[in-house]
Amino acid sequence: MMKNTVLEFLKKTDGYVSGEELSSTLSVSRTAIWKVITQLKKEGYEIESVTRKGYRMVQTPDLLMAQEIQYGLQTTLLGKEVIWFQHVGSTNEEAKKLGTVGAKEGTLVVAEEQRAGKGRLGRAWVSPPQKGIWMSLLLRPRIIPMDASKITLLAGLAVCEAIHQVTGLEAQIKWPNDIVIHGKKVCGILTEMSAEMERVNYIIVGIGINVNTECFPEELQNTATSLCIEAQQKVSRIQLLQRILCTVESYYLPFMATGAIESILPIYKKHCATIDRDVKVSGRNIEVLGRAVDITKNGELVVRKEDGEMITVLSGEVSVRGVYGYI
Ligand code: BT5
Repeated sequence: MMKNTVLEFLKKTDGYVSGEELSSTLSVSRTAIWKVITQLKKEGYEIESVTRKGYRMVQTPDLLMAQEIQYGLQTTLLGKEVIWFQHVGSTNEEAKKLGTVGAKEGTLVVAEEQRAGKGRLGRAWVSPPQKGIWMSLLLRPRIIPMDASKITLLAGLAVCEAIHQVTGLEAQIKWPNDIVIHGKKVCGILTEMSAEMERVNYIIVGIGINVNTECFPEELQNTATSLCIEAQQKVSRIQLLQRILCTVESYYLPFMATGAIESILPIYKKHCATIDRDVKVSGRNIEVLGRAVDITKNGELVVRKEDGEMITVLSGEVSVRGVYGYI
């Protein structure tokens, strides 16, 4: 607590904050203040100390630590609890453990690096240190399990908007779980659930965004991009993460009690790269070609097959012609 107050003082003050002022405001000794400053320096803060003047914040570290995320954060539910890792296997796996032991709704797990980041169906998610936002949100909505996949849509729309607000870039959603810019993937979402027949215990929304990645492993070079590549400048991960928490919350709060997404569908469709495009739906043993024409209130994609028949797809692999994977 004391650490956060000292940080706040240092951040909001342009010049120096005297040790005396800090110690009297916090009613602790100057040695205690000095210890906090030493701790902050260890965490990567660059703080200048000058005799008789005091302390001055020179630079905050480019890390997604709790106190940075929560500084000025304007949410009521998401990110009130933050678990940060320098490196971890997968933030979704950590969030699941927390979900099982009763952690609070809105808890955010975030890591600088994932060493076993996961995509869907056992695929891997490349998550190099400090280059992206690798995060998972623990949610406990009072909805039926069937409505859970709608959360991927809601989160996708929120991330898309947050990217636009922070970078000015026009991102699009490739239904159901990718965000693309200029036809390349910049973000993937992995929603996982623990549920009983009629009740959701918890849902984990895992979001991976390539923020400042400059180059990708060879196998991703033609299909992946980052915000920094697209905007041609470094993007603040903290600012983007805070924005994402706000935009996800703004869609999640109305959703959490009812499980309905009708109200966001018109805007979702506007941002959706899949609608009105030729698509290829790949199921277990089938492959269907057609045109994506709509999204239902259940979040399903409506596809008009080449023979005119309409089908709905709830989840699975849908490639969009012109976007990676289906040229
Ligand atoms: C996804 O799966 O797109 C979901 C990715 C979710 C990642 C987040 S990070 C935080 C949280 N913790 C986790 O462990 N996971 C979540 P899918 O649609 O299956 O796409 C996976 C495919 O995307 C891979 O097979 C690669 O082809 C490609 N890929 C892997 N890493 C990528 C990256 N960094 N950027 C773009 N494409 C990538």
